[in-house]
Amino acid sequence: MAEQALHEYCERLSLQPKDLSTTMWYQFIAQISQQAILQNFPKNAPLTNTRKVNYLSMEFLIGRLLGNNLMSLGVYQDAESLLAKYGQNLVDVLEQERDPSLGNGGLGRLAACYLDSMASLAQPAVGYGLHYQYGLFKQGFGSTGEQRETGDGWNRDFYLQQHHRPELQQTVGFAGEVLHCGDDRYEWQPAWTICGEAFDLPVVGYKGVQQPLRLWQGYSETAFDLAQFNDGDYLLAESKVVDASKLTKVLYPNDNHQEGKELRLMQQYFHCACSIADILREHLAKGRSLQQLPEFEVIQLNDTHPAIAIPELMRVLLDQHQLHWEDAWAICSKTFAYTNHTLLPEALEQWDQPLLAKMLPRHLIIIDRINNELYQQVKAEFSEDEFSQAWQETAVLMNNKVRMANLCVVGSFAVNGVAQIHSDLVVSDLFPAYARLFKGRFHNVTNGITPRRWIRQSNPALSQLLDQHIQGDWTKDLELLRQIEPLAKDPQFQTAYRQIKQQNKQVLAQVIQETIGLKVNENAIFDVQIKRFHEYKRQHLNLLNIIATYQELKANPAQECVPRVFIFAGKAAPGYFMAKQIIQAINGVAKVINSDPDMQGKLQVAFLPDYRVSLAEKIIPAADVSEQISLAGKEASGTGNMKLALNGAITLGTLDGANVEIAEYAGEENVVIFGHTVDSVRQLRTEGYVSKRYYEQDETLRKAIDALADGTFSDGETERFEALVNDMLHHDYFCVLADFASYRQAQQEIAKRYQNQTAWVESTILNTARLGTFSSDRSIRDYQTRIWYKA
Ligand code: HBZ
Repeated sequence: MAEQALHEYCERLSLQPKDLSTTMWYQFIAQISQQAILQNFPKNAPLTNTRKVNYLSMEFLIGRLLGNNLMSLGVYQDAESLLAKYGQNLVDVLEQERDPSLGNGGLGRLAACYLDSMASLAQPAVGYGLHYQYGLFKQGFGSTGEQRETGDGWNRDFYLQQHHRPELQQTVGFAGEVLHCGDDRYEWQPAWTICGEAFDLPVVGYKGVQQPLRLWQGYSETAFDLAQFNDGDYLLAESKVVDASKLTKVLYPNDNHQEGKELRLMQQYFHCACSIADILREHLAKGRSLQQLPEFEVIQLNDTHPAIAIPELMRVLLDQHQLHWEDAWAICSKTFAYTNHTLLPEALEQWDQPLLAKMLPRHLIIIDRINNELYQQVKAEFSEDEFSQAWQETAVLMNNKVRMANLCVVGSFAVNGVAQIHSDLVVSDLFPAYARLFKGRFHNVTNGITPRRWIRQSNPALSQLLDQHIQGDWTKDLELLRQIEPLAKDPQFQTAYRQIKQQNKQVLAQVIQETIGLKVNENAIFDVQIKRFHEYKRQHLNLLNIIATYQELKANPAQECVPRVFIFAGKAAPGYFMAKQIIQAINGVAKVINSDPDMQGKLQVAFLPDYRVSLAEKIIPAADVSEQISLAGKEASGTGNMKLALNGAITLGTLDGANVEIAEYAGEENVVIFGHTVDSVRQLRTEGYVSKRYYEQDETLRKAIDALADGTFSDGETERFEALVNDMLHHDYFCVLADFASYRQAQQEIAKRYQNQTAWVESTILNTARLGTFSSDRSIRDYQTRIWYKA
């Protein structure tokens, strides 16, 4: 059949198969794969009375789709053989696809893994997101190593994979007036509307079902009318009408930081209004009542970004369906569940009340009522002495701000954190009063990653080895990896496992050479830190150790050393000055070290630009060491840590996020843990943390920082890294200096362990064997038992 399609494709182009370019081959394979998918899309989950999951997320970092879809459809090998017949390589053809970068980092990638798992487990689900015209910016580096951003118009090349659904169009109102019509009745008259068009990307589950990722795009229904525009009354004077097509133009590039921009609030509301309307449309079309909504639908909020969906559902139930408050609230509060992904205060969303009053006046009235009802509950639960503190913590409206996390906790039947330590901190540090008020509402669901993309697709050689030694399909049941545990000491298995890592390192070495022109030592330890740049993730701690190592090797040229290649990748938010300083500093250090003949084969630093899913797929299988060095208590979970460990890298990490559980499962002897703990950080702060003291007392540290300050790594310019140096010496909120000595020792421990290759390989095999629990299939099952279908 594929041959016939190829024949037709070539005829249309008036070309012979041998004359097709790689891009044409890509187009051809994408077309036939899309036809195969659409033939029976949606291929729904078996009809049961289970709740459907509506996964609301502002980000879905899906990565390339074609290879994944071919694998899930079970036709990957067929496509490979077809191409081989014409002298083409499927891997090269798949490289033609552009990554849809519709997310910033972990949160967006988690959403993509969960869609894959839900489709693979036949959990009925729809992902709801936004169809950004430009995904996350592309990253390049300027002449002094500074980050440069350019636009990513992913969509122009991607039309093949998406399915326009004009019949699902919605209309969304903004601003305007609210009329009070007596009793509890209100009527909102928006000042203007924007249309939402739906684009479905089919999510193809592994030997499972196919269901949509539905992305909304803004457009204007009527052509822009200048006469109307000039007729001032019709429009809100100062807010102007936002050009509808601009609404979904760009993804905000911040992670773990809120900017509070009006356009972002409009995006959030647009996303929620379209999605809620779509969920209700489908529910009612099945002949079900509004009261039955929680029985058949759950709306999972991926962080607070879609929090406005709660008052939006209330508005629709109250104003459009004329329900009473109590009845509407009974439906609403049994439908929503909320996942928290951060404790960082700067990331907890708060919207200015005046902005909400202007843009979403009816929603503010509803939020105010929710707040008043909550006030009564808090009054009833807490004693007079306790009340003030409890209200300070729980109020949804406080100091002219709307606190979105609080809105989510009040409006949801379940709240979860994303790793055990994080979920515990949500209860103990963020929401203790809520935990007392809403007993049984707080849960943990540790994150997971899909083994289809992160082992099967990205590491084919390891997959083949696993296939040979494991009974049953580990791709669908990752706990089966346990079967290789007894082989960890087997010399033959060790050799095979080690050879695969070596081959993957060669592939990455080639990528490094092609992208930045650096020829790395393939026999060195590949030490990898790949993630967004943020001070709490502490890439500068890694950097200080690199500088110290460099200085040591320079001072003792004859010293024996275990060769290392330090590999970095990651973007900084364009407005995040300090993160950009760290990027520039790494590039500065890399330039000096890589061009120093004394370091040849000993020490190298490779910073690969434009980190994205497809680049991660090449780095992860080749990593020996996984840097997970955030300050304890700050990284909610991490998911890169899981991908790297499963692919046979040793975790070098703090007791933070999911590192804690990785250490438990892998066994403490198969990871390297260092640094302050949550409790000892607390103590450090109580005592009054002064970073300068560490600088003064530790000569190695002092020399490393001084070298950053004196122009050694900045072409003699002493100002270039001044801000970074000053911050470390006088502020250092994330305690980099306090953890330096312990980190350096941990790095030495890594070097020591690596020298005993037999023991090292055994450890890495045990990481693969024991970490099956970090499959996102397990996470989804946890959501099912603890949250969605909890009795
Ligand atoms: O979510 C990440 C956490 O930092 C990480 O620890 C966790 O593993 C992951 C999945 O649970 N959080 C993010 O990636 N957050 C964002 O990307 C973000 C984006 C926009 C915002 C705020 C946060 O306004």
